[in-house]
Amino acid sequence: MKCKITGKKIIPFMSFGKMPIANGFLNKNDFKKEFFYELKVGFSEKFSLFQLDEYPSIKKMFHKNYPFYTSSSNYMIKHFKEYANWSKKYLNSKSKIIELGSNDGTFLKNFKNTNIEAIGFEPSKNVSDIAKKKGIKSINRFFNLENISDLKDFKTNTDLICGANVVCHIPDLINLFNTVDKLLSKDGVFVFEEPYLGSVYEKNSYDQIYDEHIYIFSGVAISKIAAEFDLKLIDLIPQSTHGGSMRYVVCRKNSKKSQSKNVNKIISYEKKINLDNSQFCKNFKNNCEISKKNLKKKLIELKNQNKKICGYAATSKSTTVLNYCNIGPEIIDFITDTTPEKIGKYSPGSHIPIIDHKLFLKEKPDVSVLFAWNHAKEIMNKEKIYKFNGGKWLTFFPRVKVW
Ligand code: DWN
Repeated sequence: MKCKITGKKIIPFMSFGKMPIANGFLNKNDFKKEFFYELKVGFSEKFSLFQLDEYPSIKKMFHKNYPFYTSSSNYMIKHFKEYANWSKKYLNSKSKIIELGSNDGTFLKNFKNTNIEAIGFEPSKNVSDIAKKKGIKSINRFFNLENISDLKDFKTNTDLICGANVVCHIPDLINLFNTVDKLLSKDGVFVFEEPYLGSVYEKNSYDQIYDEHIYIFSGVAISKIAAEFDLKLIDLIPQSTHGGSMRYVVCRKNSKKSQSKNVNKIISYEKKINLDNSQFCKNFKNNCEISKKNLKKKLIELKNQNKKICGYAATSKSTTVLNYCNIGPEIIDFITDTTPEKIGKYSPGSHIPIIDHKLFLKEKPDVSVLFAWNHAKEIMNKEKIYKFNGGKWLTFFPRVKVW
């Protein structure tokens, strides 16, 4: 594989095997023509960058029926409100904002009744249309050099370019950072939060690795990448979202903004656990293999006791777990989910039926595998009756547990 920034060869250190599109929920009659690729990962020593080897074409992943809505979690709605409030310290009443991957407008709606001019770039039409209905300026395009020619007022005039769970989805980081350079004001900031390599390694949450997540970033990786584009990393702020994320704050190299103490503190920690070099990869691979063995063993044990097992939430992440661990409908009877586009379809590759979450309690599963483990707090709050009725949860990070 070639490093996506240097173009130099990297030897992948691990394969998760044959993988379908993580959000490629499908009908029965499409099983035979389902697309697969090999999910392999490698590490660039130069940029300390954890990256996928090959990945499907971007248009296969983000299209007019992309089945993910940021607002499907109340916790995320709250999180984006707080993120918007926090970002105001970089804004004045005349500022302009661009959000990348603005989805259904959950973040930008927080700027609606202000004088701030805010636009979102969202390549998936269905979610972009929902944002438009909320009165948000959502441009249904990818954010890149080719797509900003009509944004004259925003050129070198945007005080905040931001995103959440988006930069790791963009394969061409060179084009991305050059686009940011064209739009960012002299003292503006580029802020993004993404699943954090430190959390993935510590929790062994390998399910963050799938086609859409082309990179899993760390502080050290972003500081090296920023420097390559005459930018500097000025803050690192850990986030609890998506099982452990990091908010990165980047500005122009010659900006007067100073660097927070967090940057050195977090990067020193990353160096201590070898996230700046490929030494951690061997451990990570071993941990994934142990996790796979333990999860499969536990599920087979439960199935042999005639337990009815369901999956809770047909997340993108579950596609990696189910396919890497070879778990199909012979073990998990069905997965419940709240997303209309997923209900009535089958999980990618593993072909487990997805049913409406409204049927969750009626179906009385004995054990529910919590695929949306990152939303555990919110889910435990709303599913108290399930537990009260004797239902059990199965979680698998950092280790397999039935409770
Ligand atoms: O980066 C990404 C993140 C932000 O969101 C994307 N690449 C795609 C997506 O990943 P995911 O699918 O793993 O996200 P979530 O938020 O962990 O899961 C969303 C799915 O879970 C939806 O299908 C809705 C479902 N869900 C549910 O059925 N009941 C979610 C919650 C909170 C629930 O209570």
